[in-house]
Amino acid sequence: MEKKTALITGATSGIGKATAIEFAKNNIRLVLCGRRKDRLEDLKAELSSQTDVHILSFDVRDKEDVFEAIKGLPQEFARIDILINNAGNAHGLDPIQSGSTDDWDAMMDINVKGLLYVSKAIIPQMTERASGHIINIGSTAGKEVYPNGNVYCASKHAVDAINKGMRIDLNQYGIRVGAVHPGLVETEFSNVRFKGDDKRAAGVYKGFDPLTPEDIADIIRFVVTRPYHVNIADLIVLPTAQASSTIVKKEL
Ligand code: NDP
Ligand code: 8X3
Repeated sequence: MEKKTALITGATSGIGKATAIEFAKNNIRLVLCGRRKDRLEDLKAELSSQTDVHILSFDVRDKEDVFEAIKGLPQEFARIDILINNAGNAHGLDPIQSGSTDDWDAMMDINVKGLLYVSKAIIPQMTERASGHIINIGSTAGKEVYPNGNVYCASKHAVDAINKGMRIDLNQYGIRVGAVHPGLVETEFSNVRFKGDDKRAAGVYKGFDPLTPEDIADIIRFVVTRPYHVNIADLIVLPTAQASSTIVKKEL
C-alpha cells in the first residue's frame, strides 16, 4: 500500500505530539507543525528512524505564513493525504463580564480562524485529486457550554459547525471529514489556560483518571485507518469518570 502523508498542527505537545508518535509507528509520513521549533526538531529526531518527517514552524494566526509554509513544502511532502486540525488552546476561564479581550482574540484566532487558514491551504490539492481525509479536533466544549467556558466553548462550537460544513461541501469530492471531541485530557492545555499556573492546572486532573494524549492518538489512528468507504464523522471521547463538562466523579 502507498505510504500516506499526514500534516498535524499543534504537534509540539499533547494530542498532536502523541498522534505524530502513533502515526510514525503506523508508517505514515509526517509534516509536523507548531510554533516551538526546538520541540519540532526534537520530535523529528525521535521519529526519523521510523518514518519520513518534515517540520514547519508557523503561527496558525498568521495567514500569510500559513499559506507560504504549506506552499513551500518540498515535493516529497507536498501531497497531504491526511490533515489533523489539532492546534488550539483555551486562554483563561473567566465569566463573560470580566473576560480578557486578548484571551478572546487568541481563542477565536487560533482555534477557529487558524484552523480555517490551514484547511484553506490544503483543501485545494485534495479537491483536485478527489481524495483526502480531514480530522478536526473539537471538544466536549463544542457540544456543551460550561460556566466560564463562554468563548472557548464558542470557538469549539464553531469547530463543530465547520466540521459539518466541510463534510457537506467536500462530499462531492469523496474527501472524508470527521471530528474527534475529547473530554478532559491531561496535556499542557490547562497550563496554557491558566497562563503557567501549573498547580491550578494539575488540580483539573486530580482525583480521577483523565484521558491521556495517547488515548486520543490511538483513536485518531483508528479513524484514519478505516477502509475508504468508512468515515467516522463525529466522535465524543470521555474519561470514564466524566459524564459531562461539569459532572466528573472525583475521589479527593
Ligand atoms: P497542548 O497545549 O498540549 O497543545 C496545543 C498545541 O497547539 C501545541 O502543539 C501548540 O504548539 C499548538 N498551538 C497553540 N497555539 C498555536 C498557534 N498560535 N499556532 C500554531 N500552533 C499553536 O493542548 P492539547 O494537546 O490538549 O490540545 C490540542 C487540541 O485538543 C486543541 O485544539 C484543544 O482545544 C483540544 N482539546 C483538548 C482537550 C484537553 O482536555 N486537553 C479536550 C478537548 C479538546 P506551539 O505552542 O508550539 O505553537
Ligand atoms: C478541553 C476540555 O472541558 O477543559 O476542550 O473544555 S474542557
